[in-house]
Amino acid sequence: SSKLPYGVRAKNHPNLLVRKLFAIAEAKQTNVTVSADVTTTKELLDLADRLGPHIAVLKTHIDILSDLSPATTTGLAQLAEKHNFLIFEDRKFIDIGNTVQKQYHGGALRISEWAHIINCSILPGEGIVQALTQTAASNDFLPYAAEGRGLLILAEMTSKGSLATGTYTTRSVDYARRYRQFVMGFVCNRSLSAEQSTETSREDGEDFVVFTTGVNLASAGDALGQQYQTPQSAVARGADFIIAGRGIYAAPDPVEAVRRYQQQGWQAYLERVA
Ligand code: UP6
Repeated sequence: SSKLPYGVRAKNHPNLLVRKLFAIAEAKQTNVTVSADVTTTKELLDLADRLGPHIAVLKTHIDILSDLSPATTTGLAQLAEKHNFLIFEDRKFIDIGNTVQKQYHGGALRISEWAHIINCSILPGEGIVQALTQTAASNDFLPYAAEGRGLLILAEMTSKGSLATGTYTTRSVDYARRYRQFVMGFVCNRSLSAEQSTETSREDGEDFVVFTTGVNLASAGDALGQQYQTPQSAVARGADFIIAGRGIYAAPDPVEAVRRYQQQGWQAYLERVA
């Protein structure tokens, strides 16, 4: 796990979006990503507005909204400006390169227009990372690239019996190293920077961002295989950003809850960099 403060990483990072992300974390003193898994636009925008001051990133599953319209994503974009947070669409792209390019840029969801961060599985192989990187480097992507866009590789999962282990995880690191123009880091449960395969070895100066899901202060898991850990343990294992969904939005008072995750996540970060 990185022992460097966010502010230092913000200064040195080659990726514009990562610089913004670390600068937000430092300015707002938060490493919380809220997973806003609600199903109406009103609930989503309400949460974004109330939790906005306490989060670095808001994670969406845009396809679970029952009333998705352009007002949903323009509303989100306005709140991201107002409260200075980034938007992460947790679409988990997982298909051949030609298909994911169309799913990401254009299409029904127009994800590239409003989501700063996206993620993909590497189950299809290297081509998915190559394809998304190519799209992000294309001419008609320039306005979004200028704002900052980045890809996280889903290198591990939190669900019981996850098959995203071993070679799958090692290859995730290989592909991240090969496509550093667009890959900003991983969704995973620990720091992966020591991970090495025979194909690719660690590159000097690399600084991948670690997002860890499955963070909850009140529960050990759910009835469908989700497994939780605390902010403290996630950050100690290498999380730069902790992702919490139900622990925050389903709490009796989501604002009180997000403040607790913010406080504990930040405390754990301070201990790590001390
Ligand atoms: N998520 C996981 N585990 C993973 C990858 N992604 O839980 O390995 C996502 C889920 C959900 C959020 O899709 O949006 O993180 C977790 O929500 P929760 O905190 O309510 O369990």
